[in-house]
Amino acid sequence: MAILEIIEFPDPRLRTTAKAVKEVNESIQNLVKDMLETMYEAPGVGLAATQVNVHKRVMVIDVSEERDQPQVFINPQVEVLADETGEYEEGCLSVPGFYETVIRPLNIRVKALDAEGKAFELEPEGLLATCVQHELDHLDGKLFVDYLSPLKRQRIRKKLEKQHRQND
Ligand code: GNR
Ligand code: NI
Repeated sequence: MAILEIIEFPDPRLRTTAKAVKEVNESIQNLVKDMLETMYEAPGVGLAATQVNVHKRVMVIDVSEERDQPQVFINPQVEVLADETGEYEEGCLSVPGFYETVIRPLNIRVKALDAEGKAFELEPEGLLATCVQHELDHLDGKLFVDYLSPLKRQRIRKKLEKQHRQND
């Protein structure tokens, strides 16, 4: 097991489109374990492989209070079931320290493979529905800051760039 480094906005590697997983083999299962360990350590409610600079369609989520209900989504596909949308105050481990309101569909269905390569589907609600869409965006090279005004996004970028310079 290993804690992986989480890359941060505006790192261009976060803009990579992840490739579908062809086979859920031991190397994917090891990636899943490392991603779960990294998510719990961060701590975060979700993590996409893109954030640890692995460009495969793998994401992990745990929205439980006790942090004991990991959910693994490999090759996830999301279908929007209704027009209704909702606001959620989102944060991101790749955009540390910033929280902003994002509007997304409330009613979705997600189909994916689990850590054993078995297909499942889910109609998530609340934070889980938000998180599934937030993680899937990462796999498509998208970040929650892309939903904000250019001015807000630029302010966040400048602040993080300054922090990154200070850390060097
Ligand atoms: O830890 C996280 N919290 C969160 C809160 C609201 C909406 C989405 C999220 S996901 C985020 C972890 C993360 O960056 N996943 O990619
Ligand atoms: Ni994120």
